[in-house]
Amino acid sequence: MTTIASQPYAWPWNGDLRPDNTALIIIDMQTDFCGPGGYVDAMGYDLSLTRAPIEPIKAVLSAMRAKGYTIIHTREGHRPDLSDLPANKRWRSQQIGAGIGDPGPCGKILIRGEAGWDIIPDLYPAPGEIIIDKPGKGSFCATDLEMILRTKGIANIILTGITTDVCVHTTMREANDRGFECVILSDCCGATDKGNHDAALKMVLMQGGVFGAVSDSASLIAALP
Ligand code: C5J
Repeated sequence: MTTIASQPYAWPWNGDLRPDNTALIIIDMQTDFCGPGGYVDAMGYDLSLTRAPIEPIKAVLSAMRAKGYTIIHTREGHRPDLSDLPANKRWRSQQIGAGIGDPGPCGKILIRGEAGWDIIPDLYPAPGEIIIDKPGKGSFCATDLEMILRTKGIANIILTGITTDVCVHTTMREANDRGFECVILSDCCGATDKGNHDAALKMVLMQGGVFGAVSDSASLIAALP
């Protein structure tokens, strides 16, 4: 029986935390979301907020790699021909001056294969680690993530990445509805707005942990079997 210190309950619920039933998911740590010249930068947000989780994720990634846990990375992005980009999503991005598919300093914004779309060098996937390319906010929508998790016998998911209130939260909700036991690490996430980051974490805590639990990198690393 192993649990990590977390709120509102010690995670996971049944104490069954092992390298072969638990996955780390690192969501969208792409230049477009946290690097100079990327999508979030073009929208005018403070990059220090989405870069804050880089070092804590690095520590968790290194501890979990060393112990043989499943590591999964995701990237939000669209096909170069834009055939999987809903017109309303594109239009909304244009309204804030960062049109998805438009050229920018890091190539076409949020387009697969462009420099800005790839994962930042600090957190680049190691050979053999799984990468999920997704066209939406949730990591389960239009991807094979669920198939991979079920095939590997994963029951527990540790969520990290950016942004807390959008892609991380959507993925946590999708996973929770599919019966996965989720924890989100507060210092391993970041949002374009600090209030939204705090609110997204608070939402997890209601109703006895309506989507799972909230912990942090130090608590996880200290207890990781
Ligand atoms: C957003 C994400 N915020 N990765 N994407 O558009 O959270």
